[in-house]
Amino acid sequence: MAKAKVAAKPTVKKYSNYINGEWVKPQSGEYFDNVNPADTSDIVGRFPLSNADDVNSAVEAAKNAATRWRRTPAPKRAEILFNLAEILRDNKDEFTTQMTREMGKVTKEAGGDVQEAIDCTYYTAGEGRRLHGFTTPAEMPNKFAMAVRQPVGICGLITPFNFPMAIPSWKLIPALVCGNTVVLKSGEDVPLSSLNLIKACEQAGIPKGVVNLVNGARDAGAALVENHDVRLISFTGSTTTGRVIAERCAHDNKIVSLEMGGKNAIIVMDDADVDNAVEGSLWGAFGTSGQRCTASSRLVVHKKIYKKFCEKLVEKVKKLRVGNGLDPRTDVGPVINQAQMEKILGYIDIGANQDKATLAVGGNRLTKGDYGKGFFIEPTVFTNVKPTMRIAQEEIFGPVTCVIPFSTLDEAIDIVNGVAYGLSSAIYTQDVNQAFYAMQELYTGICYVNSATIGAEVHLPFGGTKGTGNGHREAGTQVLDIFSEWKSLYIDYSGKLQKAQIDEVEI
Ligand code: UN1
Repeated sequence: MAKAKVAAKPTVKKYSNYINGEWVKPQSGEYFDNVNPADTSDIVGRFPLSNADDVNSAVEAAKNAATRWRRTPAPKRAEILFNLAEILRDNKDEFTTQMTREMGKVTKEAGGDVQEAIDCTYYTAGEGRRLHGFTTPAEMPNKFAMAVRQPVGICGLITPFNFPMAIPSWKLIPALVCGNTVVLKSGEDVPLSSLNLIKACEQAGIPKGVVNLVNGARDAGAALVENHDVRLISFTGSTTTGRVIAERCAHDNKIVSLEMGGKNAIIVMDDADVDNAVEGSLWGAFGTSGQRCTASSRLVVHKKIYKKFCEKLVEKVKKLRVGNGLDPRTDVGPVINQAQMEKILGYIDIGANQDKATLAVGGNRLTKGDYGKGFFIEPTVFTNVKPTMRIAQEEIFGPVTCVIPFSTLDEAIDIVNGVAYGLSSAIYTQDVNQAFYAMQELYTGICYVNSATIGAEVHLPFGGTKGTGNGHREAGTQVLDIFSEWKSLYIDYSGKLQKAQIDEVEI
């Protein structure tokens, strides 16, 4: 009798943490599955579910490496980072495919993500030959005064799922060029992209202990925040988690940089090029399946063109092809996991049944055929949305946008500013006066004219006001203010005690 054929299960690769220059098994002994959100039967890899012991060993390694790295001249540190940029560039295609497999976004966007990491590395490594301080006159004769940047020490980096290589690079590269050592806790849905970045650091010649990677979930992140040797936490993620982190960091007086939620809006004026505005809105809202903190989740449209705009938008949204991001025909990939999918569907339900907005297109999970294997949601547009509705106030982080009508520019600006967040905003208009007025009045960290709320470039400061952040900016040269501290230096070459110094003490 012929034996029934049993398909051999592909073996799933087990990955390690990277601590003190070694790839090591977790002390916890536990692992989690990295699941492809487009096909949950596809396990991308098995990654350490690290505990506090794992995190503490990584911090110890970073501590031991700190003095040597701090004393390495910044241009030398930068040279190694330029090697890193080249390794990332050489492996871009492979990193891109792996990112789409673990995260879901279409390969074009995943390629953009890797490219952002490359750009960030080249740009920020250049700071190794600048890291400018300043000189300034001293109050006394024969005295010199200047201020220099010094590293802060050990930096804990906690990163999200939506930009699996770009966001870790925004934190890692400036931390290193400034002379800090680092422990990275990668987003638990996307550990492979962080691992690729760290492996590239190893290949580039970054000395052991300078960069450490612990994979894991909430417990690992918490252990990093609680560790007293960690001097700085840089976090990108939800506003709720960010607040908890900031509170815990306060006990240790840790420096904390937070990059959190958004509820970004595009204003479309009645003089705008409507087709251009529709196209921008489409990608701003549905690119990365709406899972960007810069996503255009509110479209604030002038009443005179509201109907036309909505019709054109809905028509375009109907044509978007949802599917596996590895398929080049796909426009919109899956959302990241079951919990996020349920949260997004919950908001769609709120929009339709509680807020009672008009569900113009979309609104459902896709389950037919291959869709059933993943977390696919139809691109969704709500119209006739009032600015106070929950779907117009709360961050949904999925392929859902709402169209809000307005009559005057001041009213539109109030709508845009009338949320708890302040990351990104945009205005479509042909009128230079309106554009400049909006740029002045929109209280966000980033503002675009005639393009959507997404697409920030790495050499400009990135971050937001209000609930989006805590005043810091990543990217640009401004990020150096997170990862370095100022030291003021006074050099008296008069050879005597100058009286004013004593007067100052006496006062
Ligand atoms: C984010 O969503 O957390 O500006 C970052 C953009 C991207 C970065 C987004 N360059 O949309």
